[in-house]
Amino acid sequence: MDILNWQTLTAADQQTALLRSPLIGDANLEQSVSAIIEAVVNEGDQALRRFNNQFDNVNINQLKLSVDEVALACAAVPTELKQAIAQAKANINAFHRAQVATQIDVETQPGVRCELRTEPIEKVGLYIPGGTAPLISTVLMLALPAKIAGCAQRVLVSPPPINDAIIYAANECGITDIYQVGGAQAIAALAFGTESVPQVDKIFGPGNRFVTEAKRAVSQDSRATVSIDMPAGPSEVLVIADANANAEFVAADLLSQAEHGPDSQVMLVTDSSTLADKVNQALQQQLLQLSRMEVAKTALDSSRTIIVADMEEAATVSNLYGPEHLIIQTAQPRDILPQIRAAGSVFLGAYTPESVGDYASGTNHVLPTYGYSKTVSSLSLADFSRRFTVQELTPTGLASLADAVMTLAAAEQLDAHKNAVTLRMASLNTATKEA
Ligand code: HSO
Ligand code: ZN
Repeated sequence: MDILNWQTLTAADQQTALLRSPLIGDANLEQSVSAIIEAVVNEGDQALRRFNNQFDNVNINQLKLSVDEVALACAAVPTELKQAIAQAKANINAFHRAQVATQIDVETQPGVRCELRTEPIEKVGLYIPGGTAPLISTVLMLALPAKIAGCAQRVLVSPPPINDAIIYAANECGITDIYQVGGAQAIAALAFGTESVPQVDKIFGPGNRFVTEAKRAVSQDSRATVSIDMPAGPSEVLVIADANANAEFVAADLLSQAEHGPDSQVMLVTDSSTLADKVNQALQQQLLQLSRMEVAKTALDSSRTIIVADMEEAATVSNLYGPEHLIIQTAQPRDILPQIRAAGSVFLGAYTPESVGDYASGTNHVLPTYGYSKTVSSLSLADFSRRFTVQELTPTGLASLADAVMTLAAAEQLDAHKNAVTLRMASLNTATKEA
């Protein structure tokens, strides 16, 4: 990893050091995804079957997994993996159950009652990628909050053949509708509905560039009214470490993110150049042992170590970057926490590797990337629900608010607004006189 010294960088070089590689807008990608979406809109299931054949090399007539197919897949999952899933599930449930929103009910002034109510989103679609790393954990991260939030219809889509453990995890999370379809075509099916795949209100989950582009496209398509969870970019981690940190631990954490993809972003920020050198050595050794060595190596090639003067500066650098994952391996990690402004999820201390949050501590691993942590939150129960307000005024409440509302309406030159109050006040005054 390239080592840069923050203090000696010019302001422009500092900016460059924190720059992510650009997400290249690809006109070809947009076009091919749009063609896939149109095919699904026009031909429904038939298009899904054709794309399954073309992209995933499988011939499936029945897109929805049958009860028997689910049972068969579940039986094939080893006990040890089932136990691991059970432990992860318990923790994710515990953390997300604690997020159930309290209803807000406030009397802003006598006779003026305002409420903020939370309702589940009714129909959600959960996308689970296929490929070389079957993301069993992502099933838990999406399906458990959806269930706790009370989403009535929870549909899962994934490219065929779907890994047995993905089917098992979905089943464990109470998902009965599993469809064997992936890629942009799966997103189109969720957004518009087909004969077998139901249309949903919101689509969640990570995916490759086709899936990401399809999510963007359908969320902006005026024919559909579908929302998506969050904007997506390559996965990333920033580790803040001091001279006390264990270089082996730091290297392992950097590599655990690097192995996700060649475009993963990995960053080390430290006040100790001795540690930086040790981490570099450890990286070289550990890299050789990884089955995804080539992927991790490519990611490391564009990664950086930044040497800072102290931990305060480390926090500043991290805040400027706004990492998806922030690991703090220092003597007193909690001391830095109050200075952290932007990060998807924070991992404190030597014994909190990112892997625990990826799988089983209880926090959600669907997190804002690409600097969006400055404005977008980590996935939580709130994302599976919507809020709406309620207000109710008594005659006294309206009387005490009437002047203010009429004055504002007059100032905005909206006569009907003013009238809606004037009429009621007049009727109230008549009623009082008659009494
Ligand atoms: N680090 C990934 C989540 C994940 N890791 C799933 C392993 N499996 C995205 O934040
Ligand atoms: Zn991971």
